Amino acid sequence: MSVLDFLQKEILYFDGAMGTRLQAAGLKPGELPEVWNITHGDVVAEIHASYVRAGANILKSNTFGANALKMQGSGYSVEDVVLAAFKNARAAFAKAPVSKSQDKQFVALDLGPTGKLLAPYGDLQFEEAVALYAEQVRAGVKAKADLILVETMSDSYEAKAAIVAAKENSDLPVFVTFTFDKDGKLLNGADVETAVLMAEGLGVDAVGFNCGLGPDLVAKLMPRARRVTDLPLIANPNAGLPTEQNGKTVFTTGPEEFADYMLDVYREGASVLGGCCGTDPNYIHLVAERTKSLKPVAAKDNSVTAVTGYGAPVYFGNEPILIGERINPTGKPLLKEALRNSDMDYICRLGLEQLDNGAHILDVNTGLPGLNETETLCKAMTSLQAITPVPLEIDTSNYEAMEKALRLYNGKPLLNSVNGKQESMEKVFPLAKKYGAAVVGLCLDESGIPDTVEGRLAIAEKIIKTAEQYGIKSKDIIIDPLALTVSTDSRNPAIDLAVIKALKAKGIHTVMGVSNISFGLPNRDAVNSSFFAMSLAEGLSSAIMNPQSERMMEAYRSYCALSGIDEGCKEFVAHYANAPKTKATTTVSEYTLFDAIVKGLTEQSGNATRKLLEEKTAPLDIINQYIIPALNTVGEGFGKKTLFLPQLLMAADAAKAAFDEIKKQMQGSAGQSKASTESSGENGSTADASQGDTIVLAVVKGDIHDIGKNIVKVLWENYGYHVVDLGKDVPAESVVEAVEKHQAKLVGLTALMTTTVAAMEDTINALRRKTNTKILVGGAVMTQEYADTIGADGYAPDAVAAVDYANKIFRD
Ligand code: B1M
Repeated sequence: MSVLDFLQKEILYFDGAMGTRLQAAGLKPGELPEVWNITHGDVVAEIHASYVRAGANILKSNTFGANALKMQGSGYSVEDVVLAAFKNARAAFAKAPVSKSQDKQFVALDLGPTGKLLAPYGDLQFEEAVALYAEQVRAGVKAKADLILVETMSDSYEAKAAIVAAKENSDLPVFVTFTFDKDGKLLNGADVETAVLMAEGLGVDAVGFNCGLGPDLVAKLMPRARRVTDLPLIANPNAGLPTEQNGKTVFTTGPEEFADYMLDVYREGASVLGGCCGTDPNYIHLVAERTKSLKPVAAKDNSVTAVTGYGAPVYFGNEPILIGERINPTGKPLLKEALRNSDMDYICRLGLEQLDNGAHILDVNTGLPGLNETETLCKAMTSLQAITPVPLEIDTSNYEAMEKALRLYNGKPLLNSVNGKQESMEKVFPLAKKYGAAVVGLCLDESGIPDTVEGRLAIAEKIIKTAEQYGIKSKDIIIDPLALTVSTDSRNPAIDLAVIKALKAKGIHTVMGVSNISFGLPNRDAVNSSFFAMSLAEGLSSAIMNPQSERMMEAYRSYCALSGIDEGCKEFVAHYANAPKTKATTTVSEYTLFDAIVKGLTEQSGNATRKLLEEKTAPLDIINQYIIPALNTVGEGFGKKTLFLPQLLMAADAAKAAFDEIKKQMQGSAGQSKASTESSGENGSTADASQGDTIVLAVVKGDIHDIGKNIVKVLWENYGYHVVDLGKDVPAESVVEAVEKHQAKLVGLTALMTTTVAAMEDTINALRRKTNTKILVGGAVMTQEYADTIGADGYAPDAVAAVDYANKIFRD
């Protein structure tokens, strides 16, 4: 029998931790736990068996990190490790005296994170991640896995890669569990609902939580998952949050307390229970004991319609959704040119402006004769997803572009569109099903656009019914009644309004490109905004419109106030009391350097910096007045969790672009610098000691924040010093080695995190043992007091102070 036969009918039990138990059994730091499947198979099998005896009926294979990247250099192939892992797990079932029914013995192929960040934030391409997981899945199929568990996912995009690989390379059931922080966010900023919606869309069989949090926090987050899915829910929490006591990691929740909380987790809807780090068979045994007579809590009927980017979902049905229409080249010569030049910065600005003006979703259409639409659409989409977490509407009738964009999209996409033609439905629905998209259904078919309400409703019904045959729920079809211009037939608006009303009564969501209604008329904005208000009153769920049209936004905000959606007219008042009018529509703004960095616009950042330099703003003023304040703003947002790692990374890239411009200018300025010819590159050691005033510079071990270090480097170089830049995340030994090699009189060390100041101290101690060099420290977490405590010779709060210090050492 399959694991699916038991899901939702009875409670199933995962095992608990493997890693922490292998450590207890002697696994050394740095040793690969997966290799123990081969070298210590009996130990692994015995750990599995202890969980079977405790009541687990799904074992996680010991293959969490068994991907080609991590296995490299281990001497074993992915397949070797996976096959051995399954042998151990099966042996455990065979050797443990199982009192429970024998037909509930499953081994899940366990897939953990690759260990790399995916592009655009990291350097692992989505398809490379899919390929890594695919190799593991094929090995799992060979090992006769019963199901696949994608677990400990803190990046929803990586989870997508793993799920796609699982689906494409097996027909096994797929479970996925994410690791959220206490606020219910993943590292990439996705919230619980977003991750769950995406996973559900991709067709997983069960979804839930593992690692990170203890069972009490998982119980709190569980209702958020239940709100958006009726899939079976999984909970494999840690034994509380890990803390460090006397250099050892200790978990705060004991087995009794864990089992008590797991009852809450069960009540909130989880029907697959188990544990993660810090748990052992006692935990699983108590959980199984306390819940064995219970049946899964039935999921409520759940018909939430939502789409997501990588951040939070946008829900249909609560309030009208605005879909920005401006990324569409029809009639827009500047956008056409931008697409032809692959100017993604322009497209990002078009997107950001619409969001600033109130759009909830961005339509992305890049179809242009003579251009490779697959390439441009994917590029535009990934560029937009690098700077904004909001959902995008993939707008294309090119099926190849559609498939590739759906595949690369991070989140649950909105797809524009399918229509009632057989060919369209046959092509679009399999793609929408595979990638979990909500689809816009256009009321037209082989006979064209019906000119009656009944005709359009019949097509809507055909689309919804056919979608169901492909396994797509009606909640994921959003019908577009199609606005035809009133100037050719006065009945057109009334048809749309009646279709919207009828669909609303059936609980079906609608979308409409409102401005088509006014083709051929003067003062189109007036007609569009009136029609928009009329449509909203009939229940239109969403509109594809121009959020930079003041009239359209007035209609929207007035409607929200008048319909009670905007309770007490709070937002209306907040927006219009003393508000300047919305900007006019046709041009795309230029951003200031500060805004370009905060919004993560690399090209804009470079442009704005060049402009400031042309205006003779001093490079240091640019750094101090624009770059650092912008990074501080982003850092603050990150600290408060209003911004997430992707935005932090994009801001850092934008700051780098600004800084590169400054560097060019500084290095170009005649006579000032000998740096360009003498400096070694990052981690470089090409300089020779005869060059005199040599300084070794590094960001300490464990820290990758190098923007400040790079500023210090350029200034030092500008003052004629020869800088041996060792880069970031530099071990103490490498710093010592470089100082000895270059006989450097001064070393500069940077640290930006509270967690890496210890590495700063270690580096200083290592230098003191072997050299007589002077040591200057800096970075946001440093203070004079702390610098004194850890034995540095000097502290510089900024790059100018670093120059003063060097001058003192070398030139006084
Ligand atoms: Co991160 N990060 N970051 N980050 N990041 C901080 C530092 C943080 C304070 C943000 C926050 O939470 N509010 C926080 C640290 C919290 C703590 O202390 N515990 C943080 C975190 C948590 C993280 C990650 C762990 C996030 C994660 O992955 N979950 C991760 C850490 C990775 C790691 O290091 N192992 C991470 C990653 C990143 C990015 C890669 C996305 C990116 C760095 C890109 C890069 O550097 N190439 C980044 C960024 C950009 C920041 C913020 C926003 C900005 C840092 C910066 O460049 N400031 C930062 C928040 C903040 O500081 N407001 C933050 C501008 C820079 C010019 O200042 O380096 O201080 P600074 O340099 C100044 C002076 O200090 C001095 O001169 C410079 C110019 O005046 N100076 C010296 C510097 N070095 C000197 C050396 C000297 C003399 C003077 O002599 C040798």
